[in-house]
Amino acid sequence: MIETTTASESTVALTTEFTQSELFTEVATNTSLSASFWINIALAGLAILLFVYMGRNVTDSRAQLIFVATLMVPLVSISSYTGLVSGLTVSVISVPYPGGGSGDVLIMWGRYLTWALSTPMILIALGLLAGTNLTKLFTAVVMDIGMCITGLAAALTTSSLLLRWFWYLLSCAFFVAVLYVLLVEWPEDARAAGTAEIFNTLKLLTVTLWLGYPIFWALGSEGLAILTTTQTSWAYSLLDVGAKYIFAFLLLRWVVANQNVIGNIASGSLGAVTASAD
Ligand code: RET
Repeated sequence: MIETTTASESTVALTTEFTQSELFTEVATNTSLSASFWINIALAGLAILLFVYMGRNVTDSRAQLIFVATLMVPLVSISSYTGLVSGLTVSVISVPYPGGGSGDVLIMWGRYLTWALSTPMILIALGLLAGTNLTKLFTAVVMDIGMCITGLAAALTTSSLLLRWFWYLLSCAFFVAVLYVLLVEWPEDARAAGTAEIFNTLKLLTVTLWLGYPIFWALGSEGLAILTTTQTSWAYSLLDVGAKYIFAFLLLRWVVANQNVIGNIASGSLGAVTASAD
C-alpha cells in the first residue's frame, strides 16, 4: 500500500517514484478500484459493437458524421480505462494539505487527458444534431479542451494548494462557456433544425451528469479528500456510464430512426461543410 509522507520528504518532486509495474499491482490489488475500471472496459466494448451494428445502414452524411463522433466516445473510453488498469496513466503524487504537510495520493490523470478527446466528440455530435454553425461548435470544443487540460493541471500541481484550486477555478470558467453554448445557443438552433425534442433530452442528461464531475473532483481524493480514491473513481465511472454510453445510445437510436430530419439540417456554415462531403 502507498504510505502517507510529510511535506519535507516530497515537495521537491512532482511524483513519488513508482514503477509502472508497482502502480499496476497497486491498482490490481484494490479490487473495488480495478472493478471501477473494468466495468467501463466491458461496457465500452459492448457499446462499440452495438454502435457499429446500429450504424450499418446510415447513409446521410451528417448522420454518418454524428455516428463517427459518437463511436469515438467508447473507443476513447476503452483506451482510457486500459491506461488506468495497466498503471500507465496513474501516478502517486504528493498533494499539499490545507493545514500544511502533504500526503501521497493515487492520481488518475489519464482520465483528464482522455476527456480532452472524448468530450469534444460528445459536443461535436450534439452540435451537429442542433444544426450549429462553425463558430459555436469551435467555441464549445476549444473551451471544453481548455476545461480538461486545466483540470489535468489542477490534479497534477504539487507546489501549492492555492494553485491547485486556482487551476480548478480556471477549469470551471471554461466549463461555464461550454454550459452557455449547451443551454443558451444550441437549444435555439435545435428548434430551428427540428431536433429540439431529442436535443433537449440529451442536453438535460449531459448538463446534469457533467456537473457531477467538478463536484466529485472537489469532494474526491484530489480535492477536499472527503471521498477516498476508490470512491472518487467509482463516482467518475458511474457518471461515465450515463454521460457516454447511455447518452450515445439515446442519440444514435434517434439518428437511425430520423435520418430524414438530420438530412434536412443545413443551417450555418456547417451545413455547407457537411453538404460538400456528399
Ligand atoms: C474537472 C475538474 C476541474 C473543474 C471541472 C472539471 C470538469 C470535468 C467534466 C468532465 C466531463 C467528462 C466526461 C467524460 C466523458 O468521456 C476537470 C473534473 C469543471 C465536465 C463527460
